[in-house]
Amino acid sequence: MGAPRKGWLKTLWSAAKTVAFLGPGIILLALQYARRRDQLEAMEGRASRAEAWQGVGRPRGLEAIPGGVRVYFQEAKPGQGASPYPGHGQGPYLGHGRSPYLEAVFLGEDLLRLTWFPREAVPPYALADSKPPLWEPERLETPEGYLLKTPRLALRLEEEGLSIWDGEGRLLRREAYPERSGRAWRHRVRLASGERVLGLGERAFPLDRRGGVFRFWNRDPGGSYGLGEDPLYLSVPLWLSLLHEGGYLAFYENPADGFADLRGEEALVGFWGGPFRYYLIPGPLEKALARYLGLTGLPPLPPRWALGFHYARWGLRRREEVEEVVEGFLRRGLPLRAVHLDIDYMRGYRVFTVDEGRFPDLGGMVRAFREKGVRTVLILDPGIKAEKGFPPYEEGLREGVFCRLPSGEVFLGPVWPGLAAFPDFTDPRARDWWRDRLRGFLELGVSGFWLDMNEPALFAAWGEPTFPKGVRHSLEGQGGDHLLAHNLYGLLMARASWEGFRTWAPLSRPFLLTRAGYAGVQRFAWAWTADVESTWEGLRTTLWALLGLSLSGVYFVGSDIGGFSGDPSPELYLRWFQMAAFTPFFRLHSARWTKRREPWRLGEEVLAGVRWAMGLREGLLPYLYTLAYEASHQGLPLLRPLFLAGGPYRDPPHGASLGEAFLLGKALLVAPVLEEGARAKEVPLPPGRWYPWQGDGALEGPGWVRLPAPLDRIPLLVRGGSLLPLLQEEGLTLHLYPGEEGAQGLLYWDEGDGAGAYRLDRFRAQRVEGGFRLLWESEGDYPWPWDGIGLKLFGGRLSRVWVQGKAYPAGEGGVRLPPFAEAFLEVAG
Ligand code: NBV
Repeated sequence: MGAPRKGWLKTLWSAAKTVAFLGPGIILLALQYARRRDQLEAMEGRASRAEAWQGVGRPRGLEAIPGGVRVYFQEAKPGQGASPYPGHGQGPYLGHGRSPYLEAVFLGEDLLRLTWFPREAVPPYALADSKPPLWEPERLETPEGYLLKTPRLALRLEEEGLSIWDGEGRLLRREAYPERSGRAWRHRVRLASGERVLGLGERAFPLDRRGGVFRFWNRDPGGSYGLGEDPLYLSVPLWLSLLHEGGYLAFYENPADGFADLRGEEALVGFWGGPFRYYLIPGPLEKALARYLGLTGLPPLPPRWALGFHYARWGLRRREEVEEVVEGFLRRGLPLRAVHLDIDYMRGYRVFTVDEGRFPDLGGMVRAFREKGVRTVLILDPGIKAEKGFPPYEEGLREGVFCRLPSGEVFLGPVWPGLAAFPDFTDPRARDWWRDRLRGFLELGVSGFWLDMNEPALFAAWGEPTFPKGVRHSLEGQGGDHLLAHNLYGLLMARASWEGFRTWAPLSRPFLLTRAGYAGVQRFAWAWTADVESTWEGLRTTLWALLGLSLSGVYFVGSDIGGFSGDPSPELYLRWFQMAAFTPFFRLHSARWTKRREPWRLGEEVLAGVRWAMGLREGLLPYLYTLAYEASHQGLPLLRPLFLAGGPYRDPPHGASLGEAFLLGKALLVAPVLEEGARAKEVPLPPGRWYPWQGDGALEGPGWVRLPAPLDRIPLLVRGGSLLPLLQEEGLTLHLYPGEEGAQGLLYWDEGDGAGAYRLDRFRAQRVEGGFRLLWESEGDYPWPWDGIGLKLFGGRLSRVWVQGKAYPAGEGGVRLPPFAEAFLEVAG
């Protein structure tokens, strides 16, 4: 890795903590398990991957197929080993020793799918629509090679490899023909000078992944991680390439264990099994991401409460402790919207149980919280305690839903409750079984589930803290091993839980939070970056991880405020809080061994800063909810690095890190303070006009600006040209930040849950002589829920507003107006 790893001292410390918190019984199991796993893997001969890599050679023949071409290599003959479903390639594994061939098929003018054969197929879990329609490309013979072309994308088959071009004829990517070794495939992709590679899922690494080696293998780093730890919980083999001009997205639809080595001028990407299939989409990157979401699924519109503040704490052992915290927030006027119960509510960590002694009448508590506007979310771990007489275990055994070893024996591994069996979520029967287990909690009124330990994670004294690679999975009945199914485990646990919501609480929108996942997980769950250390470096790493997830199609993301595993200083805590207020998932959480950190426990200064952040977050709710709507309908990210600001803004000025500031939607630029002691921050500005949140006047980008960052707030800017819908005490208020042309704004609103009526309000301000003309158009049947509308102008003084011939004088705080279709804003001076 390009970044430093944490030292052995830290490792020792975390091992000591683990012993202290797990107890000697589990430690013994962890030791036994690590031995057993090693033995099992040795028996299967998994230790050696020594087979030589063999290239596919040069193309020897072509055959036109619907939407594209089949290309034969070496001795392969046309017709040999062909997929039974041409063009869709759902064929079974064709075995080793067959001659390789490639199928290149266009699934749209901007979507090219490449599949290498022979292949080990896996059901298309990542995809929302597994049969996208084909697109017929133009086919041309050129001196450089055979060319397949649409108006937006072209593929050229050359002697040594492939090249991909965009609609403007710019080279996007050049890759060598791949190599194979047993079940594995890999290939080399040339990297242009100055090319940035982004994405790859959740990584504790700067946004530009060049210089690093990354593994696609969901992994629990074990209670604490910092910069450079790889891999983490949620990997997505999605690569975004940002070139001097243009860029592209590549998505490897392969859930198997894999890697991307980006240390040199040439990247090496490979997988140790599974299908070698990938999709290419031309830039611009925001469009490419939206296209990728068209393929792997849009995130559903969340319930509105989920965009508020959440509280969690591992180690709240009794109902009264939880109630006390909830009261603590509400009494202080701190808007708490959800409380999460960690594993403490369970009886001996048995999933689907409640310890009635410590949490009597959970349903009563959930209802009482709900009446106060606080939702309850419960943690669920996938491991089912292997205990005679424990109903979920007995039922699971009877129904045959658990993962098995190749011998046929149910696989058991140590987790919180001791030895546990694990549902095989790749088996539809196991998903149904899990779905039905959620019924009781949903009927109690629980509003969401927090899915932990689903990498899947186990306690292993050394080596990989997960299942042996030979564990068997159903993969919808086709069969396969853990090497293929591992990365799917979290995705499919989320899917099964989603089905639970649809079945047992069909009138409410599901809320699921997952630690692990894979491409497509955004269809079911939000994700959080889990057990990061409580350090300044941890805060910066968190921002990178969040932006990386967002650039990998997982848009609803957040972190444990203050870091999970340690005690943040009051300053770090506050800075983390301030950043988190602008991330989609806004939750305070901490490990059981850390000091309690409810905002009122860290002094008055911290409390005041937290109030600012929480207040602003509540005010931004209409804006955030509209962003959630745009994500769920158009596939637009909420968190965006500055290069997605639009316009020719590729690099931050003076080589600043891409992860120094970010956009929340199009309109807000957030510059979190990531350094101890800093009371000002150099903020990179993309082109255009930017209005500092506090203070008058506007700034012009591109460039740098130094903005004050006193302890109680962080720099925040609004893009000129925005009409921000904000909630204030009096109701909804539009904040108008004029750009060259005027400004635009959108507001989505509905009941906040369920699938009832909605409304979409579009606001457009045009500059006219003496002020602005403001147009308001609405769509949908949901009635306007506020009393009129407020209006506030920035960068100028509003004197009055005319609506239907009547003048409304504006004061310092703006003006309130009746609903209108057209208004005239008179600006003084
Ligand atoms: O359930 C306990 C914790 C949880 O608080 C945390 O958020 C997860 O990331 N969980 C991990 C299991 C144990 C961690 C050492």
